[in-house]
Amino acid sequence: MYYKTNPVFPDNFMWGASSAAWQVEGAVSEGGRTPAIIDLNSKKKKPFTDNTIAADHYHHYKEDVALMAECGFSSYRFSISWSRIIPNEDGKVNAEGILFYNNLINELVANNINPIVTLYHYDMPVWVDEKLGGWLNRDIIDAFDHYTRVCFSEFGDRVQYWHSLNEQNMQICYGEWLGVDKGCTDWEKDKWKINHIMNLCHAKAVIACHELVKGGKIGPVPGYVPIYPESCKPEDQIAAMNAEELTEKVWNDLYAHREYNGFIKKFWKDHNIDPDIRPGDMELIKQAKIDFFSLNCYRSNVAKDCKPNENFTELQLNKDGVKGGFIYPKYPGIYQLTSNPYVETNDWDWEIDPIAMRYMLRYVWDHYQLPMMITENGFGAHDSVAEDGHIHDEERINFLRDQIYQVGMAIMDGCEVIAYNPWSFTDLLSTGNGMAKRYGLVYINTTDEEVLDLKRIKKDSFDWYSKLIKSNGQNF
Ligand code: BGP
Repeated sequence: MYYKTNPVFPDNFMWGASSAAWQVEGAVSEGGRTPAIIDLNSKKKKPFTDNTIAADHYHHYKEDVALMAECGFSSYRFSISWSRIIPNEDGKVNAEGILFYNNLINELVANNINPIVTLYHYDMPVWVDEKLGGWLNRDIIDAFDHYTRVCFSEFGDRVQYWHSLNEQNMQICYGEWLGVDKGCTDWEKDKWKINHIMNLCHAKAVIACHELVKGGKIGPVPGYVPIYPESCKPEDQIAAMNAEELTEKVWNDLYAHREYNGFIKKFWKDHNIDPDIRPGDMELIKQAKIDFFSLNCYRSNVAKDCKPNENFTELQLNKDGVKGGFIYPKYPGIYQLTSNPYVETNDWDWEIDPIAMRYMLRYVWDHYQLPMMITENGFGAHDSVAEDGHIHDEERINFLRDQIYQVGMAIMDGCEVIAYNPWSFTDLLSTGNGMAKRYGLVYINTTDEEVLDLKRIKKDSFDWYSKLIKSNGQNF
């Protein structure tokens, strides 16, 4: 559909940005926080980089919130570090952890910025892994329930919007990369057990939020990579549907319909997989009615037919930011992914595809009819400070302009979208590439090799975004 005007955003639309505790906070051994599994990964697993200091938001939160207010934010999506709140197996609440998030939330509220809180963003406490057995053991369900209830009780008077787990689908699809496969002997089978345990954690969080937070709303945060068939060859369309099911739809159907869909039940049967669903589990999941979908979307994918006699090829992310390093996977008899000749890519071979944003919003709205917010979307780049002392991130401005325009087009198409929170406000650690891959509207003066003065410098994109959001999405 073409329209005669530029898109119009609703009056109460929330504009902000996004972050995650382990990627932005630093201060990993301060304020009573105990280590998280991701801290260990970040030290050992290249190209993950050390998160001991990151953007040092823990010590700069006031300055960071002041910059958000200057930019004109009405929302900020961040995550809480589980091991800051519950540092040990005894379940005792860490007052210093509560204080830090209270301070941050109060600062946001004082500046009319809605806090949007994610309860779990990849940072499982080491004690959960060592004492309880991590994601493989159902003991995590009660431990997570205890932690989320503490968060709802402590912060629910000021936080209306909550998220359960960040990118559960990506954690299962790329378990080895994110360390979720720890302790597994047969990942292809075990991952569905872990996924079921994650679903129970999600369900309990949804139920507890509605019980403890007056007017509280909660949703999941799938990582979304819209998938196009490579051609109109019917086999390619089926391959695209397979890819959609096995990377996104299985999860989204569960969240929205609160039962496993027919596709995955048949898949488990055919592959002799037992996800260990116990009596009472599905009744619990059935009670967990989500209020909205949050969506992380950076790029798109293309799928094509993959004959059963093809060789299996594992997806390999581009880990050094030199174009051409990304390896598309092949799943014989199911689907394979391939490049898209119609779109540009960034230095990490991620497709730059604004229309995928509109496509995703239309797709999710058509399937689930729930309000949606964008919780991640952004342009990772090798930014640097120019001789004039500024950061001229023209490519990021172009990326954000085109993406936001398409969010607007989806709204024009009739989708209910309530917020746009791109990744990220300040530079922070990329999951795979540390500070070498920067996303922020605000530059942080530090590198992976050497900790510098951590000065905050507004990039050109900060000024552009500020003008756009102060005009409620009119001043492109
Ligand atoms: C999402 C994660 C974020 C963030 C982002 C960008 O999947 O939720 O934590 O890291 O991806 O990815 P990367 O940092 O690898 O470029």
